[in-house]
Amino acid sequence: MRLTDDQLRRLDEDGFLVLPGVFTPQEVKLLRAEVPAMLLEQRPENPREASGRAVRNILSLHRRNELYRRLVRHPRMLQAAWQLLGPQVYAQQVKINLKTGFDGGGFEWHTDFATHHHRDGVPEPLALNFHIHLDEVSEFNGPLMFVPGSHKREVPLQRSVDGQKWELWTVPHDAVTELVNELGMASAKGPPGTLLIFGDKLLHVSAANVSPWSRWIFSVIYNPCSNPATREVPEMAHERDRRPLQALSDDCLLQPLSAATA
Ligand SMILES: O=C(O)CCC(=O)C(=O)O
Repeated sequence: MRLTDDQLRRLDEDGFLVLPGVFTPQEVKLLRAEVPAMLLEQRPENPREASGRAVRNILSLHRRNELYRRLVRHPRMLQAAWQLLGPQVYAQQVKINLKTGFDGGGFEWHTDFATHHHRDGVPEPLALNFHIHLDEVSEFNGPLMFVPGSHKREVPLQRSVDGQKWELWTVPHDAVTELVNELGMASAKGPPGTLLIFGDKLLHVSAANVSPWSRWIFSVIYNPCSNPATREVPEMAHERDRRPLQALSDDCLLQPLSAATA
C-alpha cells in the first residue's frame, strides 16, 4: 500500500496518520484468534501490569507465531514503510499492547526516540511505529494521544523506569504543558483494522483503561537497516535480526497456516 501525497503531507505536518479500514474484519478476526494461546504462556515476553493481574504486552510475537511473522512482512505496511524510509528496513520491536479492561495501565508522556536513542543507541530518529487496532479504540479504552507537530520540536527529557523495570525517557509535565497549549492534542480512535503510523519524535501519551472493554493494539516499529541499535538490550526490546524485510503477498494472512509463504 502506497501513501497518497495528501497522506504524506499530513504525516509530515502532524507526525501521525490514522487510516481506517486497512485490514479487513476477516483478517482482524484471524489475528485476534492467535492471541489467547500466546497470553497463556508464562515467559518474560509476556510482562504483566504493575498490579500483576493482567498481561501488559505480548512481545516478539513474530518469533512466536506464524501469522504474526507474516503480518510484520505485510505489503500494506511494508510498502508504506519503504516509501518513507527506503527499501531496507528491519522490525525493531513487535508487540501487542493489550490494555485489558479495568486493568490496563497507561503510558507516560514520551517520545519513542528518546528511549531508542539513550537506551538502545539508535543514532537517528527515523523509525516509524505502525499500529493496527485489533479492537475498537474509543475515547473510553485508552487511545493514544498526540501533540500534533511536536515531532519538529526539541523536548527536554527525564529518565525513569516503566512498570517492566526497563529504562524509559519521559517528558517533564511543564514542557508538555507548554507544547499542548501551543499545538493542542489529538487522539487516534478507530474501528478494528485501523492502521496508525507515527514517527519516533512525536510526543504522545495514553491513559489507563478504566472501561470494561479491552484495547488490543498490534505494533511493529520499522527502522532503516542503516540506523541500527548500537547497544545490547533485551531482544524483545530491540530485535537482533536486522536483515531487510521482504514483503509477502497481499493475501498472506488468509493463506493456510501450514503453507510456507516466505
Ligand atoms: O499502547 C499504548 O497505549 C501506548 C503505546 C506507545 O506509547 C507506543 O507504542 O510508543
